[in-house]
Amino acid sequence: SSVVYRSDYKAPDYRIESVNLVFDLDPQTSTVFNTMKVSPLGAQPIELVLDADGLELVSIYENGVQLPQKRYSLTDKSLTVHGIDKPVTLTIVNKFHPLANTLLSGIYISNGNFMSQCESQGFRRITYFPDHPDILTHFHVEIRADKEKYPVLLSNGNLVRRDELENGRHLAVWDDPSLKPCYLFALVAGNFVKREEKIKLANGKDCLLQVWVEPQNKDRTAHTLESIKKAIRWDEQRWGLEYDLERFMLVATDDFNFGAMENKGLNIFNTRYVLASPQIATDLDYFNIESVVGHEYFHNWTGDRVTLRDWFQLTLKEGLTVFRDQEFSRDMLGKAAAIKRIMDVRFLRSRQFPEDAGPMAHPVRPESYREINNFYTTTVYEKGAEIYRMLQTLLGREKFKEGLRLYLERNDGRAATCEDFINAMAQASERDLGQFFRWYGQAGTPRVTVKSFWDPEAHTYTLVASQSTPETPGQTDKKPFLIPLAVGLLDPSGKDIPLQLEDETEPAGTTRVLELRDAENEWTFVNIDAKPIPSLLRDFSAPVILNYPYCRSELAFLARHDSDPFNRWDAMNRLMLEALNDMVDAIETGARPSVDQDLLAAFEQMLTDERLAPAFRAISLTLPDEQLIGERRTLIDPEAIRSAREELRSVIGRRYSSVLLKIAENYQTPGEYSPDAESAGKRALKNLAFSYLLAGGNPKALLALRSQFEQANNLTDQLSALTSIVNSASPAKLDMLVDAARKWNGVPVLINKWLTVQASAIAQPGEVPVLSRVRELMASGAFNIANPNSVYALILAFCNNAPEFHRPDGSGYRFWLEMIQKLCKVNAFIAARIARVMDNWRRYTPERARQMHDALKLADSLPNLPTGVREVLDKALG
Ligand code: B3K
Ligand code: ZN
Repeated sequence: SSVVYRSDYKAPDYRIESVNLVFDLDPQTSTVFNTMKVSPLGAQPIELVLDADGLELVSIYENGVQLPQKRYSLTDKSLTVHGIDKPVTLTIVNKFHPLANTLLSGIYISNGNFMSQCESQGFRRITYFPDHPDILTHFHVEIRADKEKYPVLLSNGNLVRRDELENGRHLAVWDDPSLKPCYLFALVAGNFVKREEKIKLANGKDCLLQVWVEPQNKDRTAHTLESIKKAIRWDEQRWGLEYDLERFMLVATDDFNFGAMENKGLNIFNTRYVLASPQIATDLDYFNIESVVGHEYFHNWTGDRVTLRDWFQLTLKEGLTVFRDQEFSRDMLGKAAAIKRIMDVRFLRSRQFPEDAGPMAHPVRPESYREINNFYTTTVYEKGAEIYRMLQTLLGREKFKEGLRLYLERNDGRAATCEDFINAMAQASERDLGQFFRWYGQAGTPRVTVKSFWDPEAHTYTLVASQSTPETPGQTDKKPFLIPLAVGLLDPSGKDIPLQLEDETEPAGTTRVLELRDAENEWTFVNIDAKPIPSLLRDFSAPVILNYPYCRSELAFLARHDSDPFNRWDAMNRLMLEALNDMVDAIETGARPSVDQDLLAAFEQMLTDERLAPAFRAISLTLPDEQLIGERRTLIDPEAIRSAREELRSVIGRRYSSVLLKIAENYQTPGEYSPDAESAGKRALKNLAFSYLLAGGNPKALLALRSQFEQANNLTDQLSALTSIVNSASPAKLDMLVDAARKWNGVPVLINKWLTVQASAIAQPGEVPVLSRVRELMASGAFNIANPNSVYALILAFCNNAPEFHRPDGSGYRFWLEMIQKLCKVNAFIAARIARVMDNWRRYTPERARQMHDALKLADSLPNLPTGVREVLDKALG
């Protein structure tokens, strides 16, 4: 099927002045009466192409008169009305089938309720309409449904009217005063309860906040409502941006393809980013809920009021809004702010860097796609967010804010492009951002190599930085980026040196943002009396791979002294990665791996440094994940990587058992549960200590964790105890899993965690392969292939359990193929996501790569593959 190119964009030659939708809802077959006012923009008659997907046309009228056959043509994918030469009113009546909609795009049924999802191209599954983000119009919506089954009827904007109908039905009318594209349309009908609060916005207006959930979840939404309030306040204070409707509603559903959706005035959320209580949400869940609630709320400006000209501009709303939610979460953390940046970079490196180095590599603003749904990627989202962060670093917070406000003012109520954004920034800052704009267009992770020269006679220190970006599919010739390189210099006692460049008259600050613009640039600092240690790329000032020939004692020094908390963490992380890499080398050659002593010393130093926040210690002392260790290997052998990582964990657990036991004891959080950053940090450090102790086979820790599992008043401690024991050699795991299933039964978010613990398990010698357990679970009532959360919790989690998925017998790959086959029939979007786990097959050891390639080939030859799945497979096969 066909490829869509960015360069093919054509501006519409008509306007849709308004659309009036009347829904007659029925789970089997629903009917829509769709009345659109259409005005041609030029003098020529137009061909109005309305998109469609799986619709049944009933009738079509122009200005109240049935449209003759010759005036329109109908295909599977469109309804084209010919020769419209003046403003007309079109009325289209059509039907669609909610219960049969397992793709969860358009209007579908979740737990008996009607739910909608339109981004990117779901509206065409509801009614005939130009389903493009640049068609903005005024929506007026009437919903009719059975009153007893569907007491709550919601859509975007303001509630205008409610009324009774015959036969036990009722109706609600909603009018959205804002102009919006159809991908922001939403409709919800069902049995829901609400938590609500009226607040005053900074502009003095009242606003009604509502969180709607199914009745069994009514006591699990307090944190969500608090998060909405925080997000509203933060947007007012940090950017001066206000909310614009009388109400802001959020609805939760168990059946959702991704995290949440920013429909104007009516956000729809996956329950996993809504429901919170000490028993059903971990500290991280509480944190993520706040961040996703923030993200969707922030879209009201960056996405809804200013929307996209076409889907290629996706990062204009997604990258920017991720940047905004990252800043929000960071500000909400207060003293623990550094943790957020570390979490974000860890994610970027282990998820986006591999994407940028693989067959799906694409620019933050792609040039083409076959299925737009495949481009909601970590590149568009997280690397995109780095673009906005770099701009803030380069221009300074004030100019960046001015630029953002200018962009929003100029484009309010419009469908914008990435150029519109950069132009506003350039104007506000009076800078030429031409070179910077390459970040949108060139794929691949740039390598920045830094060399340093200290001249003891001249007391100068020179940094020479060079850049290069590897080839990516379709892009061989990369031009230099503008890279902000935040640097500091540490003197031999570990203090920051005031920085003065050679052409300056006095020092200015201890962190300087150098601008690397060419293939190579250099900077010389003066008055440097002793050889410093450079702290490079502070706060991860650009999404690049930094090469600097640090020796391990320098890394240990930075881990101990750097004033930049991100780099302190990063130094420790590099030390761990290097040590692990050596261990993997040893294991692959059949030797006994030995543990690096510098690393252990640095580890112990940080473990016992009581001045450091527990949360910071916990994140810094967590070993890099297997994915990240694999990234720097020439060929990936997942078994060797796991052995190395487990060996290091067990050495640490044994060598530091007394310190770890003390930490496990000292960082208890007695009393009522609170998810605040400080308590969460203590729990994280305590549970990390326990996990090392268990890896080291410590019997005392095992007993303590068993009772923690039984007695904890919060899910963080319960789940962490369960996970550590499941990953240990203790036979207690079986009883505990049974116990957990009993406790968590009936609560989908908990059952999904239960599935994930098992799918991600570290199998001990002599235990059955994890896949056998996964297959049992699939056949049990705990799993439902039609539910995306369930698929991610079990199947995706298993595919990410590298040594199990990549067992040399190929069983994981055969399982993958079966799942692709099954999922294609249920939900093509989820199938495409699972398909991507084979992307980097070329990176594995030869026998694995061969079998992965075979599996990909077999998948590619399946009949009737959905476009999105085919796109992923074809790219992987290259
Ligand atoms: N904009 C939605 C994502 C829609 C994905 C469509 N395939 C949620 C978000 O990023 O906020
Ligand atoms: Zn978003």
